[in-house]
Amino acid sequence: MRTDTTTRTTTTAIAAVRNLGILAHVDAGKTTVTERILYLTGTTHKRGEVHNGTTVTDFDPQERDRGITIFAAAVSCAWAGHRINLIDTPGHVDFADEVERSLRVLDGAVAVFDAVAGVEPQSESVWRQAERHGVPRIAFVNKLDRAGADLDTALTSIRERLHPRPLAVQLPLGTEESFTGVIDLVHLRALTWDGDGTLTEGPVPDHLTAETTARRRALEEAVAELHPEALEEFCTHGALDATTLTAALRHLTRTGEAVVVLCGSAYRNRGIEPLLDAAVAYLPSPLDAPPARAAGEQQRQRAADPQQPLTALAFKVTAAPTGRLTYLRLYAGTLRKGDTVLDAATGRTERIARILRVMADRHTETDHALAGDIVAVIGPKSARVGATLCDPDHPILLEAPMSAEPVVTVAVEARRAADTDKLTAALARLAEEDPSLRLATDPETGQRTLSGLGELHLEVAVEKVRREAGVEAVVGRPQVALREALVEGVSGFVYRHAKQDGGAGQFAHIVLDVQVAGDGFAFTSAVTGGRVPREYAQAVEAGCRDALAEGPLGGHPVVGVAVTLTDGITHPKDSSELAFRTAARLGLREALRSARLQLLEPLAEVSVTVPEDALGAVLGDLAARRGQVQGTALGRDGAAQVSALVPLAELFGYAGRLRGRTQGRGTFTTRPAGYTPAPSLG
Ligand SMILES: Nc1nc2c(ncn2[C@@H]2O[C@H](COP(=O)(O)OP(=O)(O)OP(=O)(O)O)[C@@H](O)[C@H]2O)c(=O)[nH]1
Ligand SMILES: [Mg+2]
Repeated sequence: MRTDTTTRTTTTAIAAVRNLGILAHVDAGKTTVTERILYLTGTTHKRGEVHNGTTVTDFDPQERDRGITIFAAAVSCAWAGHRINLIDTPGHVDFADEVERSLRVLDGAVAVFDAVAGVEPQSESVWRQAERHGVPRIAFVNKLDRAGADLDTALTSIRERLHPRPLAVQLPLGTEESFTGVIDLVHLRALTWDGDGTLTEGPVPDHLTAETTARRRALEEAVAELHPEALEEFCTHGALDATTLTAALRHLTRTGEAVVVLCGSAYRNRGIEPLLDAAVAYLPSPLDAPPARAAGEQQRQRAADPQQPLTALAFKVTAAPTGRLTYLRLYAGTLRKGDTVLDAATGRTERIARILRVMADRHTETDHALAGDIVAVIGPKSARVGATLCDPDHPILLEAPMSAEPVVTVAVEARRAADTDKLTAALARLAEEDPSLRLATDPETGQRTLSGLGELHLEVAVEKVRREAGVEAVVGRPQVALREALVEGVSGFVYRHAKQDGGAGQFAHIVLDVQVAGDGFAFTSAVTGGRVPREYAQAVEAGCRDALAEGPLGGHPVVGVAVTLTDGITHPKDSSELAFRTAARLGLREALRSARLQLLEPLAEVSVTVPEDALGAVLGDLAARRGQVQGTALGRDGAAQVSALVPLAELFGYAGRLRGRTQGRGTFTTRPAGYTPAPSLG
């Protein structure tokens, strides 16, 4: 009886959690939306601004100086009896890995759009990223106060670029400067905000009743078309009531069949309360989310049940003044203060000394946390980003979040030789927090190198080390990560590895077909009659991977290769897995030397927004950078927009150049656009 009540209470508690991300293109207003949410939920008592460097989630000194979000920040707040764990993510493409890790632990997201610009390239990227993770979204069209803002145009751009079914549940009251509120099409009421951002609810004004009725009707029809139960009610009663509409919209949001669209102006404090209501009403709770699955074993699942063994994923690690903070998403079980947990990948155990709920700039301690929640813990010393922490008696390993491959590398050395070790240690610690940063040593020059996702990413890392560890670094010219692609293969390539120097020898004889395929690596063994045992074939595959790490053109990774092992010979005494692996490594390396390969360089899709009078200069500059202009358009606010494909190597220093050419009025964003043949270097 008691257990029943406890179970019911915990289930209700989990159903009232929303793990929510705020996603968008750079500058759409994510941090401002987050700031207003924290204010309205009573988490903070003043509204911070990005341009003053006073927001809660952009707390890093570099975020404040640069006016952009760099690190995803997780904060908890309460709204209408629900706990909202909110992650404000960065919009700049160099920090896309932060978004990827956040998406991994979120159950729902609010995609923010600029009402003037509509769907911008990075919004599209993060939208697809969320889609890949199966994270349901609602949309918030922000900045309705700006000149040129228009909800209908934004809806069209969502329909054309993201989703065929955006369903607006609001109608703006007034436009641009005179945007004062919205009409709630679900509850048929007007919500207006005064200059302080105080909300007043009232009836729909007379002059808008006709339009409201028409838009409500259109919403009902669109919902009925997608939702069978709504359709039934619509056919029976000729209309849908607010309860049915809400339930159907919740369902359509969770299945991804439609996207609920709201609007407002975060900066002017308008539209945030209904956004919170919508997040609670339409986005899923951890109970609705799919169960956590073990890596590589889809059947092993753990549901959001506090009675199940503890299963948690560390999605963020930061070195705070209070010590090392590890952010966890709990998928199953109950985490208690003092618990010992297992880091499933390393086999180490860690003690959870304290459990914290991060409430903006302060923490509140709690003695336990339930499945479905997001909390920060103090105690774990070695668990890295992506680690699974679980019940030591019931180990499980979850899939670690994916990390993008670095595309830009710089050589770094300490300004003072005496600081060398300190610099290496500080950079290594950063790489632990951010797996998309890689620290290595150049085998030829012996120099330390740092690789990451872009120029800004590396600049931020070096600056962070300077500020936090007090080490000045000298940074070399950025280099892009090249690849070598196979364009013409070889068949029947024979390689024999035989070594006989007393004792046990090494013998392996292999025949390889090396063909062009896709953009990765594929291996098959077509050897029949057991001429090469399975373990040896696997060793050949491993040896091929070794060989592909360094291509013949310049030691870059080789891509687009399919290797088939067509035949082989073994020796009863001297053959071993090692011998076959070595044969494959040396053999494929030699085969590649006789094949034809092509050097590839990373390409970026660049969107530049400039005043019209600077367009000519910008186009000329893009051409000089080997850019291919894809299109130009005149924006609604008199600015010209150029989209172009430009080799990443040509974009170093572009920010400064663009500022110079446009007297600081031009902006640009980039996103990865794959690889393209590099000009031959002779
Ligand atoms: N006019 C207007 N400006 C806004 C609004 N919301 C945000 N801004 C401004 O837009 C700029 C960018 O806002 P942020 O909140 O930093 O945007 P963001 O999406 O967090 O940006 P990143 O984190 O760098 O990707 C700031 O100068 C804000 O003051 C709005 O509703 N109206
Ligand atoms: Mg931000």
